[in-house]
Amino acid sequence: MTTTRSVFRICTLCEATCGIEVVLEGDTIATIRGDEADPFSRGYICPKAYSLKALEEDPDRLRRPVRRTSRGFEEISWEQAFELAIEGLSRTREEHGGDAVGAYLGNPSAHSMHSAFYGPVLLRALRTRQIYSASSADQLPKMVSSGLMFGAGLTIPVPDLDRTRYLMILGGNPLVSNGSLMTAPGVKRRIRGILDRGGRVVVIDPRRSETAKAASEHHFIRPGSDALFLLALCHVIVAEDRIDLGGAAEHVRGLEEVVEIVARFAPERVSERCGVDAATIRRLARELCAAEGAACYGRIGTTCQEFGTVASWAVDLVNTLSGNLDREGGAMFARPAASRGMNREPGSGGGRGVRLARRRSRVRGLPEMFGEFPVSTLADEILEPGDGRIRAMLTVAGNPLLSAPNAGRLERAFESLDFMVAIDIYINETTRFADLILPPPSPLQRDTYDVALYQMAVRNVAKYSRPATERPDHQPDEWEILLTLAKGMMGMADVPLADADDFVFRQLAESEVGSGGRWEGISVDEVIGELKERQGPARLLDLLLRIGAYGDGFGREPEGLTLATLEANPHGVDLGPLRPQLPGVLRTADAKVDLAPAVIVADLLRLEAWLDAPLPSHVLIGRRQIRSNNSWMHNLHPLVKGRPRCTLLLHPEDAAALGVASGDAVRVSSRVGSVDAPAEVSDEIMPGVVSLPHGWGHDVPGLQMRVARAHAGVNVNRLSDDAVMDEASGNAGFNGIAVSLARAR
Ligand SMILES: Nc1nc2c(c(=O)[nH]1)N[C@H]1C(S)=C(S)[C@@H](COP(=O)(O)OP(=O)(O)OC[C@H]3O[C@@H](n4cnc5c(=O)[nH]c(N)nc54)[C@H](O)[C@@H]3O)O[C@H]1N2
Ligand SMILES: Nc1nc2c(c(=O)[nH]1)N[C@H]1C(S)=C(S)[C@@H](COP(=O)(O)OP(=O)(O)OC[C@H]3O[C@@H](n4cnc5c(=O)[nH]c(N)nc54)[C@H](O)[C@@H]3O)O[C@H]1N2
Ligand code: SF4
Ligand SMILES: [Mo]
Repeated sequence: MTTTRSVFRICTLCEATCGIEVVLEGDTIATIRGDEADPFSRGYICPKAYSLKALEEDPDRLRRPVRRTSRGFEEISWEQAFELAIEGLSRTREEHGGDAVGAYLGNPSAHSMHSAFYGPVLLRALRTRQIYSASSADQLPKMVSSGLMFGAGLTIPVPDLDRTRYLMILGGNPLVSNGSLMTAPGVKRRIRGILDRGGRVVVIDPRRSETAKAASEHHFIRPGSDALFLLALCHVIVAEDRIDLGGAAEHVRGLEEVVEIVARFAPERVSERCGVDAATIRRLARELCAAEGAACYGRIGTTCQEFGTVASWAVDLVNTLSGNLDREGGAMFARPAASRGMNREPGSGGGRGVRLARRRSRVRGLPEMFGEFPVSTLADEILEPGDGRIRAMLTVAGNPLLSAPNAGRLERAFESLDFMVAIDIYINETTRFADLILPPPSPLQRDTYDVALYQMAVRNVAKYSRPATERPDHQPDEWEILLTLAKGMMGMADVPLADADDFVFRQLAESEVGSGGRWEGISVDEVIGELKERQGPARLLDLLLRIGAYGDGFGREPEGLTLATLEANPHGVDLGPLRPQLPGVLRTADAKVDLAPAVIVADLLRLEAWLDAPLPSHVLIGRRQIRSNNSWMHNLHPLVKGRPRCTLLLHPEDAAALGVASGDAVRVSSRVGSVDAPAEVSDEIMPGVVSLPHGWGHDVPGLQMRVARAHAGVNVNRLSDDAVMDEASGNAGFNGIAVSLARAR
């Protein structure tokens, strides 16, 4: 008789960190359901969590390393895979220099504690400046604006969702995405809660999205014009003398400059470009100021566009001027239990700020941000001859050939590489070009703690997840893969893994311990001794927890958090609602919020020039769907069954002008490419705007994902233009791409 047991953990597929209960019969997963006892998600899950079972069982998911040969991919041993990977990358480095090896980190690496701790070790070991990630196709503008304003890239204010009485959402669709840069499981219920307490939810979006339909009101906005709209809100707040910074007042600098800047953006000046009338802008500004706690929140539609950094800054300007920054019910900072570089005395604040643009990319001269170059220029760096040209690539949990702009050109670039290694679980659009693919264990086979996303949680929580299913004997853990490659690239292949791990631990301990502050007396040797029973990511996590905001300080606060506490509380530990954090959370040099960072102010000229620029007849934007997760979950039948979802959404007026009806094929063309997609005619989208979801286009040669291939769709990033970007950050401008439409045969 097989016994049934449950493992409680989080789902790592998106940012919501929902608690799940994995019910096991013997070694097989019987079912997956929401964990009712999780204090944060309280039983909520979306359809993707259940498909973790299908992912676990997917016959196309790689379980052993594979090597590309003339006969196709063949399984090899782990020893051989490591040896060949290190040899190939080292050879490129010897022949062409360190920068000839490029690296790209994809989205799932942000959801993995293993990758959060050991990914940077591997990147350092590569000794390359050619580092790229999905960040520059996502939230980079928000990191830049937050870095400049608050002193650290992930010090991002989040709506105090459970207490706010007024939520303004721009360019986000949390009812479908389940929230982003806002960790909030069961976000639908939380948004419903705002309405139930008599509050208002306002959605500003070129599409009447699922979230817009559940809101108090929705306004269409022209793609790319959010910064203008937000600065006009600020204009009204200033012009009508409604500025009241509340508790933030003594912690800001640059207010006078802001007052001068926003004077230029009267609602009447921007209203036509935004497509929102001036009276509405004025009313919304007044409502934001009058509410007992209001929060303005922007997401993909405000970052992945030409004015992403300015818009991201303007979101927090609205929050600040309306008195809602760091206010209960406003936009607040989380206080995570485990966090790097934030373990100072609470209350003191201050730090070194961020240093951006320390170097420029080789071909286009684009500035480095947080140690990376923009993925929009990856193809240039591979294709353009010269010193420092990328000849080999390492991808970790990334599928840039579906997710990065101008995918057609990037495909030619990947085809031309001398050597490529992928750490990935599928042979997909990108990894089919790899010489070697090294698969990590499945998500359910790994332990985890969300080191990144609790930094943006709408409530302070801590939860450690044990593996739910067991790794096969031959399968190394994810951190072991990353660290084995790292030590190989450092010429230390013969050093035992445990010794290399001790070295990594000592380095982290040296950077986090003894930097003054609350735990003055703790020494590196003490923590090494205390944690000698642990290894890998769990040891690093335990250190951060114990010296963190709620930590036990290695016995100095006996009631404080340790990893052992979390192990004893598998549903998670609730650490309470958000609390005001100024100035302790600030890492700017003077411990002030910089309301007018020079880099951002300078970019306003470009924004003002656009106010009068000619407009294309049609522009393209993206959209997400509840049963997709970027590009990689379309091989799971429960998620793709039903009618095709990769459709071109267009307004009835645009459809009539073209003479097409729903289901007819439309050819969409941009400067860089064209695709044919079936029309879906609906007045939920603005006239002149069309929308295609990203992550589709699975009909390429060599792909070994049978289900996905049968539901191929088209790759929208064959249209997105690598020349269109947010210039301040280098982030891709996926939304607002100029396109032309024609009937396809
Ligand atoms: N047009 C357009 N393009 C976009 C966007 C858009 O809105 N519009 N959105 C952008 C955004 S926000 C993002 S985040 C990017 C995403 O861009 P990417 O991160 O490049 O793409 P993903 O689709 O997330 O691909 C994840 C890859 O990791 C693999 N994988 C899955 N799980 C694991 C794991 O546990 N370990 C490892 N090692 N590999 C794993 C998958 O097989 C896949 O190859 O796309 C961006 N691209
Ligand atoms: N189901 C599902 N969930 C996901 C993902 C997924 O692929 N599927 N991906 C995950 C990832 S990686 C991320 S980053 C998050 C993203 O999370 P969200 O940003 O909430 O997701 P999107 O659905 O892309 O929402 C973007 C919205 O911006 C609107 N928009 C487009 N252009 C503009 C503009 O110029 N201005 C304004 N105001 N709005 C605009 C679009 O119409 C859309 O409604 O979702 C995460 N969650
Ligand atoms: S919303 Fe869905 S995909 Fe995201 S963490 Fe929750 S269950 Fe997983
Ligand atoms: Mo993303």
